[in-house]
Order: sequence, then C-alpha cells, then structure tokens
Amino acid sequence: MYQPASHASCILSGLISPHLPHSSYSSLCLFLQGWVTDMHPPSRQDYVSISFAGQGSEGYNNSKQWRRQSCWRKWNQLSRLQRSLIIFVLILLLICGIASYPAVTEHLNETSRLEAVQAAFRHAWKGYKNFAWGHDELRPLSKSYSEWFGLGLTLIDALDTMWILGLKEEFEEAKAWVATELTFNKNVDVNLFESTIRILGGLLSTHHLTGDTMFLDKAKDIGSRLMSAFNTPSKIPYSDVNIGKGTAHPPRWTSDSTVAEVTSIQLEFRELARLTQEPHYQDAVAEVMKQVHKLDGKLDGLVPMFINTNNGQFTHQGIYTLGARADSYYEYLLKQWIQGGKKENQLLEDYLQAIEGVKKNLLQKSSPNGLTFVGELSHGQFSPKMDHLVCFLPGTLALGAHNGLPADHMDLAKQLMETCYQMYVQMETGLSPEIVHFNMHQGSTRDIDVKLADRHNLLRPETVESLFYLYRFTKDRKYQDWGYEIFQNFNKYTKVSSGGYTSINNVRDPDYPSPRDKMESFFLGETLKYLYLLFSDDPNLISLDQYVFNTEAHPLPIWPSTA
Ligand code: DMJ
Repeated sequence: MYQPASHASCILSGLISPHLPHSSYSSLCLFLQGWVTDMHPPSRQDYVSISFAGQGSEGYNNSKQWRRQSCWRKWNQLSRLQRSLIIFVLILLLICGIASYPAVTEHLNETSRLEAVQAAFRHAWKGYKNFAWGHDELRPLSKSYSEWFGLGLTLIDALDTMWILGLKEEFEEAKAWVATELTFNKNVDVNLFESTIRILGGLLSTHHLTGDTMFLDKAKDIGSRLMSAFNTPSKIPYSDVNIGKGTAHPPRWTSDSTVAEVTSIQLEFRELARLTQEPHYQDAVAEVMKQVHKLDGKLDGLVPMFINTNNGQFTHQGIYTLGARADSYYEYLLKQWIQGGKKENQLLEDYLQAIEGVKKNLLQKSSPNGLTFVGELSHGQFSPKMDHLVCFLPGTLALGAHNGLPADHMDLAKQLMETCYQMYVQMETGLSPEIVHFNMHQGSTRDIDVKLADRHNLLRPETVESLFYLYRFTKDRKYQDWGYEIFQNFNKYTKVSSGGYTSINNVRDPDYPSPRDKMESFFLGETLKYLYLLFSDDPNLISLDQYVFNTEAHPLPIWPSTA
C-alpha cells in the first residue's frame, strides 16, 4: 500500500526539531499531503496518515528499529523530484528555525524577567501587608513599620506599579484601603515635596491608568490641603504643611526651602489644575518657576541648593551639584516642557543652559579608565563626588534627545549610564553605594572610592530608571542585562525571607551587608516599576510619547495639543 503523506510525516518527525512551532509543522505536512495527492491521486484503499512530532501517533509501530528501516525504505521509494522537494523544504525550515531562534529565546528571556519582577513585588508586598499594612514604611527585619506622615505612603506609592505589573488582586485590596481608610483630615505635618511626588503624583497617575474617579477625588483632597504651603511672603513655598489644620511652616532651624523641592512639584499641580479646571494650582507652581528663572546666583544655568521663603533669594550660594537638593530641578525643567506639549520656551532654555553648565563646570573623567562623571563645585573648587541620585541624569538626557534636543545629549547619556553601572559592578555586592568619589590623578589604580559613611544602599531607583530610558530609545539589550544584574543583586543582598526588602549599610561586604531594617516606599513606587518597564519589550507599555514620569515614577499624561 502506498502512503505518500505518511512517508513525509515519517521523515519529518525524525528530522524536525520538536521545538519547531506546531503550526509550521502541520502546514508542511498538509502541504506535502496536498502535493503528493496531486501527483498520486489516492486510490480508495489508500491510507493517508498525518502525524505530528511530539504527539502520540497511533498509526506507527512501536519499534524504533522497524520505524527507521521502514522510513528508509519509504524514502527510497520516492521519486528524485519528491526527495529534492522534501530536502528543499527541510532546508527552508531549518533556515527559518535558525532565524527565529534569537526571537524565541529573547521572548522567553523577557517573560521570565518580567515574572521575576512580579515575584519580587509580591514578596515585598507580602512583608508590607503582614507587618505594615496602612502604615508608611515596612521594617522587614523587626516585622514592624515606621511612620513618616501616617498616610499609608508605601501603599499609595505602589498603586500604579501594581496596575502596570498586572497584579490585579493586590491592586484591588489596596484600592479598597484607599477608598475606605485613607483620610487626609489629620493633624500631621507632611513635607510638601515628598507628599506631592508620592501621594498626589501616585493618586493622579492611578486615576489616569484606571479611569477611577475615586483616586481623583483623593488627589483633589490632598492637593487642596497642600496649597497652604504657598502662603509665604515670597510665594516660594514652605517645606512643611499641617494637612489637618491647613497651616504651613519652614523647618525649625531656617526659613529656607530646598531648591529641588520647590521646583519639583510642578508636574503634579499643573495636572491637578488641568483635571479640575482650577488654575490656581498651576499658577502657584508656575510662579515659583518664574521667580527661579529670573534669580541671580546661578552659574551657567546651575542653581544653588537653598532658597529663602521670605525674600525669594538663593541662599548658601556657591555650591553646585546635580545630586541631593538640586537634582530634580533639572529633571522638571525638561519634563514640564514635554508635559505642556513643548511650547514653554523658558523651561527649555533653562534646561539647555543648565546642561551646558554641567558640561562646562561639573563634567570630568576618572583615572585610570576614563569614566565620565558629574562632580560638584564648591566656591570654585571642584570635588569629584557624585551621589547615586545623579544617576537620574542619563535617563533625562536621553528623554530630551528623544524629544528633539541635541544628539550630543544622547552621547553624554550613554557615557554617564556606563558610569552609573560601574558604580554597581565595582562594589563587592554589585550594588551601588549612596555616594562615590572618583579618582582623577594619573597613576590611580581604581576609578571609584567610597567613604566609610557613604557605603549604604537605600534601594534607590535612579540607575534602573535611566537604564529603562536608554533601553527604550536605543534598543541595546546590554541595558536590560545590566538592569537584570542589579535586580539579581537586590534579590541576593536585600531580600528578607519573611517578606520585604531592606536598605543595607555596607555594599562592600557581601558576607554581612548589614541590613538597615527599612523598605523605602520608592522601592515599590519606582525601583521595581522601572525594572519591569526595562525588561518589557513593549514600547506602548506606558509610552514615552504619551506619558511623562514624575520624579517618583508616576506616569502623568502629556497634554493633548489644543492647537
Ligand atoms: C525619590 O523619592 C525620588 O526619586 C526623588 O526624586 C529622589 N529621591 C527618591 C529616590 O531616590
């Protein structure tokens, strides 16, 4: 009995890898079946079998040897044309298989990394839920919590992360807490900047992602309570607000506010104004930008770290850094410009001038390996000190270049990204310290030094944040791989078995990194979110052409053009 199609399936099942997509294999068999039947119309008694690799094929005899011999016999019964065609098709399939292999492995890679971040989030959430539910921060070692504002900070900061990671169950229980337990009618002092970026930003972004107006109502509530901070002689806001009493004040020891703080609340209040159609929110924060724009005391667009709430002037002048107390001023110049549809030229001019100021005054190379870094300037004296906080800069520069700013911003972003990565790899735990010092002297043997007091790691996001931007814009997989290394080291050195992750005191001691017993809310709000987005190959998962992230990683929409 002649069984042409079963010849083909017999040969194919032996030769085609079981990894070949089932559909390709089936199509081939059907093709062969069709082709062979055309050439040899089946007689009534002809028996045509199509069998698929990996599936139980009952038409076959169990004996392997018999099968081999029978295959060979049947192969020899085919005409030369039939054999050539089968070989041709097999070669074609092999080429397709080889060509699709990287895509298949990359997809598997992507899935497993995304799942690993979800698992990390669940582990962190388990600790928070069991020991700190409704409180500000988890203390994972003592299985307790710490209170800062008493507003469930971690829970609110993590809302949109759960949504983006697809953790629906966790999101729903957190949402129920916000709806029923969260109240801002409390006699507590909160920091204007921290509560704006974490709470107002978190609620606004969750409202946008879910469409749920409950989050918008809560955002309006906290936003309106924070407005008393702007009742100052200069209109430069105070640092602290009592949200229950509606009063505000500077810290006890000074009437100054921090420059980064008063200039990094704009994205959130501008968005609140747009949603509520109440312009006073936007007016208050725009006034701050207007004043800072005009102030004396800048160096090539670089700002000092403090500003006085009475007279509106910079204080403690002469110190310039892209780290603590100034960092997000630069970030929000660019991001406000993007949020508003790239029309507010003053913001753009200030940003471009500042980046030139960085290049001129703060950029240096280390020895022996020539890592590009951003140092600090103190009364004309350069210090090769760089905070981990500065690692937001590669991402911001890349975002600017993506939005049409000079291409050399992207070159600088790539160089600084390498440096931030080196701040991790060169440590014994593979985790960056809070602050590093770069060597600049000829003959140095290592590029990076860490002072004893700077060896801690707070689970900060800036480097993985920048890796996310760099990967989105370049598609260079090395950025994903760097992020995965960092993620694995967080798991290795900061994971607490009973639930949660902890800040550590010493990134240089892999045997005893000395846990600090605190999980910062930004680990869930930012670090894990950026890692997830970094490992995702979907550019539409929070598209950077539709959203702008606030400085706490809460995505807010880029305003639709009204022109
Ligand atoms: C976060 O609160 C924000 O990213 C802020 O801009 C800087 N500090 C922490 C994270 O390091």
